[in-house]
Amino acid sequence: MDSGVGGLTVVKQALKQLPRETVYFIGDQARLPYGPRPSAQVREFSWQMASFLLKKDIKMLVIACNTATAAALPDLRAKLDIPVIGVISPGSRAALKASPSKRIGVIATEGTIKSNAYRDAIMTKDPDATVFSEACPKFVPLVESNEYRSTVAKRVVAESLKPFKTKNIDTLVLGCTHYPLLRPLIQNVIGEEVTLIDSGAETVNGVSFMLDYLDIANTSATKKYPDEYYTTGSADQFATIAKDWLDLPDFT
Ligand code: DGN
Repeated sequence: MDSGVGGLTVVKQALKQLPRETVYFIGDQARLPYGPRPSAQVREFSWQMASFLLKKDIKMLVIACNTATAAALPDLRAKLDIPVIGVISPGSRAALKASPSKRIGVIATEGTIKSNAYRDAIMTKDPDATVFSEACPKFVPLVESNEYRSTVAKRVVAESLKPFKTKNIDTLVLGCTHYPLLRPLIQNVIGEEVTLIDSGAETVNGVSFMLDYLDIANTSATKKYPDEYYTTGSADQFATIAKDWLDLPDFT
């Protein structure tokens, strides 16, 4: 689940790494963005999205949204009797692994940055790390409006990443699942020497591990059921981006 198409960056990895598992995805595009919303409201919306997916008889829930992970992970874990996986812990672990200098940048929505969830997760794992956080509230609307390759996007990314110029980071966490769609622009501005961490991709490694650990992976040769995608917003808008990003020309 995600607030919109950003969660598809996690789905893309899941389709690649776990081709036998069925994906049920919902994006809450009608109420996007979650980033500026109070965390109690994000918690309530996350519960509603999770309740929809539970009707599909899912065996594991992935909160493919950093904002919802920061606001609702403990709540959903307490309420559900299936494993619930968020994106922040895997992203933090991967950032520490990738960063020799331990000078780590984090870009995310206002909600995620305000929650300090990344700073806390990184510093709990390594108290010697230094974390520089920046909210990039203009990124999600660019992705949702399918402008993630535009010149406007280029300009916005350059402007938003300026604060990192003097920070001497060697690693930057894409702490919002929408941001990997802007990855080429982000890499171009921040420089090739900075490693970008896609928290969604890291999360799928965790999902894979959990499926094995709990012995609930699908062991048959193919998927048991076809994948299903839902949005609370416009199906056409969703399908345009899903087709492009997931590289599924027949996506309907
Ligand atoms: N994709 C969501 C995240 O990872 O935080 C947030 C998008 C939004 O609603 N602003």
